[in-house]
Amino acid sequence: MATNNCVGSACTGACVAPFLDCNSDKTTDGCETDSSGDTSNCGSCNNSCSGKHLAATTCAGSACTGACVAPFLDCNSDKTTDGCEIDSSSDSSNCGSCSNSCSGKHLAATTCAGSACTGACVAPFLDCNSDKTLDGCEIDGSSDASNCGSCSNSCAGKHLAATTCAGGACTGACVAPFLDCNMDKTTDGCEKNTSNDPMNCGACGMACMSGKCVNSQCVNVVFVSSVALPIAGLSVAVVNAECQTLATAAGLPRPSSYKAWFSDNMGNSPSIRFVQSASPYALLDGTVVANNWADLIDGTLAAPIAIDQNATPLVGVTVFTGTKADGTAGNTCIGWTSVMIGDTYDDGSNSFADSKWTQNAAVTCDVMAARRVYCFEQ
Ligand SMILES: [Ca+2]
Ligand SMILES: [Ca+2]
Ligand SMILES: [Ca+2]
Ligand SMILES: [Ca+2]
Repeated sequence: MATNNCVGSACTGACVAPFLDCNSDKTTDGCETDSSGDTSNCGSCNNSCSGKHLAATTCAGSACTGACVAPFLDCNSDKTTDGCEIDSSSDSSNCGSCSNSCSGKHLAATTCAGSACTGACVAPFLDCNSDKTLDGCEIDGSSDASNCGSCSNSCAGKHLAATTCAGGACTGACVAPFLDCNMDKTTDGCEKNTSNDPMNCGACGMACMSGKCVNSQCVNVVFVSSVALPIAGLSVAVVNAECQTLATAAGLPRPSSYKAWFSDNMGNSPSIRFVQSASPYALLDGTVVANNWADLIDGTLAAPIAIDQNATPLVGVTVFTGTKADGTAGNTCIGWTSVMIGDTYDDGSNSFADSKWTQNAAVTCDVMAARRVYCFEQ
């Protein structure tokens, strides 16, 4: 005590801080309590520090203090009354830290578990930013075209006219020539290019026997042989077989259907031997030569036949034909039997798209040399 006083038969006087007279007895023990560090009289008499979820019940500097035991937190800044009163592992208003409130947006229940906001979204809503604290399940997966049915499942760029999500699935019209052939616009949109897909040519499931689809139509493949034929024993059968051998070696579909644009003097001309197709005739690079049979034999091709069976460009070569532009027989060295001066055969040049493609020159039969051949899928 500052001074020892006796007033009215009682010991009195002011205590020296931080000491306090908590038993109201200044006679026996004066100011007996050190309120700076007494957890039962911390800062004032009978001010007892709560030890709730504290590593140790502590009074220091006349205030209740001390470290909380995780995951508990002192969120009301009051360690006297209730210590570390918040279980931050499961308190959805103080989840992981004080005042960290879990959003309950589109969640079955606002849930804090393991100090993190969690819980199941209510369908069709999705938590696409992995943040259930800020905005819960913020995405409506039934109609969000960027998160359609699932997060990051974007309907954009899959050959649809509009990025439309309805009922959790990408929907909408395909942009031609693309079609949705697997009835799944969510995973892959309109996944088939029907302009050039030989399995879906012009329509889903429309398979081209030729294995070639051009401008949404199955086409008959045409090529010029990569090699020159020997001249001995020429006949329609021999030249056809050569086309088929080349088509087989090149791995073309249906190689046995190939026939040579070749005639003899026995009536075996393309005009008789060929299937007169309503479909286009095209090169292996997709170049259309003729839109159909009638277009093929009208005297002019849409493009020269300047691609071989391996899809390799080949230009400026001379081709055995013995055939006129209308597909009928021309000069054939008497069915490829004559080697006489004065007899002739017709050859073409694959430099040309006019009638010279098949009938460029009449060549005398004594100078027959190895030549290429045009091959047509039937
Ligand atoms: Ca006392
Ligand atoms: Ca507290
Ligand atoms: Ca979220
Ligand atoms: Ca699809």
